[in-house]
Amino acid sequence: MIALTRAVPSSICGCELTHLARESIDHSLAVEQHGRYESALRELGLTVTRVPALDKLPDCVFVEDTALVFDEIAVMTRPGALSRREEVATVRAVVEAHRPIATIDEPATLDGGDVLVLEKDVYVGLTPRSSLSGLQQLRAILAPLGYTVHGVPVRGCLHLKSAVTRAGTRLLVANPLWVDPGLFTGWDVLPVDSREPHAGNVLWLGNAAIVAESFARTNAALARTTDCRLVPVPASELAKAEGGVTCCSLILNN
Ligand code: CIR
Repeated sequence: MIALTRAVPSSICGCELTHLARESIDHSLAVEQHGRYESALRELGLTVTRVPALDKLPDCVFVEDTALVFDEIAVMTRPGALSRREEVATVRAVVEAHRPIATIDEPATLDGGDVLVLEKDVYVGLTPRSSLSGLQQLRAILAPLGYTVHGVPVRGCLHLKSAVTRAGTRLLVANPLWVDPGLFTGWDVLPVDSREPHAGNVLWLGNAAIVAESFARTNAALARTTDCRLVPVPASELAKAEGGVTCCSLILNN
């Protein structure tokens, strides 16, 4: 597997914020924590390909939002935030070496953070970042490949995957205040500890999952429930930019 990452720009303090108040971000600590995340990916056997940052793009470290990578195809998104649209071109140049490319086109918008792929079911969060026409374009691209695309209402958080992610072979972890766990038919759902509302963002990689180390209560419950190994990483600085552990990579099976 390849993990595509992007370096932390020195402009990160100018990131988009929707649900959080702006706090100062320690750039060197963010870079160190991002390096620990990349090391965790390497220790799990992935090849990390890091794209350089561009300082005019404060959110470019959150590479997940720019593309959806399936085994058959990659879909380049059209991010909902105007300030993030230019991120896509650089990522495309890397992804197109690995997959045929499809695109989400204007006026539709779609952020990768709103797309949760569970086998052949693709759940799309309907948020201010991702429009109904974005969902419809994605459905038209994926239906011929055998995927079913579902729309999911999300409230109180930035993206669908701020609220729910995969955390095991048949397991999801979710904040039930932000998304209805009953929508994910056939999946077991572990609720986050209510004191850790952001703990529903986990990067599942098959036999292991990367989790943010600060969510000790939810991670302990997850360790008792999941069939994979948990790998905690420090993620406090990019959390202030409203990013979690899925946001900082694109995973490509090869
Ligand atoms: C934004 O608001 O776009 C960034 N500050 C955070 C994006 C986090 N990405 C993600 O959840 N996939």
